[in-house]
Amino acid sequence: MIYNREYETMTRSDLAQLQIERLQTTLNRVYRHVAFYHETFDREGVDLEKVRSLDDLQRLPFTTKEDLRRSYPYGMFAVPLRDIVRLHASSGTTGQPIVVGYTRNDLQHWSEVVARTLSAAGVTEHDVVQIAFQYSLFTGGLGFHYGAERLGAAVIPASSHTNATEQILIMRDYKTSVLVTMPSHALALAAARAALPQQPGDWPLKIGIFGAEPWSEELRRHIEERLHLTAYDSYGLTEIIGPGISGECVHRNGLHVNEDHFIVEVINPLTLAPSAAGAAGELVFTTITKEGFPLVRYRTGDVAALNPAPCACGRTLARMSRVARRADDLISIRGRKLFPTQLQEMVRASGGLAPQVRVVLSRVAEEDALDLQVAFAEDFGGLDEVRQVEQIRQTLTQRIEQAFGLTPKITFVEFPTLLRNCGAKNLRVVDNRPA
Ligand code: DLL
Repeated sequence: MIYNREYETMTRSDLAQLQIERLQTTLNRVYRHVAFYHETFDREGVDLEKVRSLDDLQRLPFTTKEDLRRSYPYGMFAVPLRDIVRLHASSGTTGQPIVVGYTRNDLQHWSEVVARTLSAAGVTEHDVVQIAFQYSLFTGGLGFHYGAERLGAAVIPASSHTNATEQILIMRDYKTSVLVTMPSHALALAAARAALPQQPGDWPLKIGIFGAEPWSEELRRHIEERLHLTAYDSYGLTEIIGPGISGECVHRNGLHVNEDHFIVEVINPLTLAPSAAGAAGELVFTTITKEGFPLVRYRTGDVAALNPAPCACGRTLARMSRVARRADDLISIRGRKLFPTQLQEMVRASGGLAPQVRVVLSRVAEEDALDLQVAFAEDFGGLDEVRQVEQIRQTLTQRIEQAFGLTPKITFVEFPTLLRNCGAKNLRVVDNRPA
């Protein structure tokens, strides 16, 4: 189902025309209203009159996460605070938060793009949509909530605070047909379903919309088998809008980018030059309809490739490949490079552990030390078995040693404490090493 046929199926040349018009308006607005862009454009000698085609975009400077951090909290807003009706923030897995603001129009556009991604996965007004993302400064909960309402579906704002077994019982009893959450959370819900004393006979769930963290095709299959649904990938980031930037259609062959709202580029993160057509590189977005928090050429740190070919679903919007991981979250411990998400994957694979992980790096006697704080899954039954607990510790330690040549310290903490300390992403990296 195509939510907005006019925009989602327009010819590429009409789309390019629309994009350049919206881009010019955005550039003029940010130059006038955001000191950062005024100064940067002046310093770099940008002549806005000369931005006449989409190729000219490549001559504009990038915006980085550091630029946004320096503008904390409201420095990048393009409208006065009285015109802002919602604030969200992204804390990421590391570093200082970034605060974003939405005007009333921004919220309208946001609901629309989320409604499009839901609709692309086959969700309709007849569905019962259970949202198990955090409802907080994180954009996942409220972003999907208003998108699903816009579509006319019945929304269950279960949030991530309802425990796994209760979520499953709600699904069974309220006849939830669509589950929206993070893939790691879906996995925890699948485990809770399997642990029910009696398996639900009548299981109405059919669609899962998952995102906010990297996941694999293997994890997709695993979740589909265990939750009896078809799983779709959904991508977004707070700085650009939240969820709704792109999502898979029923062909599940790339995520359609809502290009009438966001211009997407792919660059080589080292040379900053555009990647060859179809090659993977860092995604860069320019917002072209945002009023409150518009961004020009924002470097996401996310790696993907773009395919502008029309899709069998009828949409002409380009598709991005799934984001396997971020380019900039790489951590170096005693010279070994690893992504925190790799540690999280190993914790997930251990069985018996909750998907939340807190990674604490410190320096002990001149040496980097890696401490992995984990908790037992809510449904783990072996807590009284010292041997079983030790087994989990050993297996996880060995896996990490084999993969990275590092021996971690594994600390078991209480589940609620870990949940509180991990944020919406179920992953927190705390680097206490002296610079
Ligand atoms: O995660 C927005 C969102 C909410 C997207 C719900 C999808 C569903 P942030 O908290 O700002 O916003 O985190 C954005 O998460 O730059 C990626 O690194 C990662 N990410 C988001 N979606 C995906 C995905 C939301 N489908 C950061 N696959 C992004 C891989 C993803 N990584």
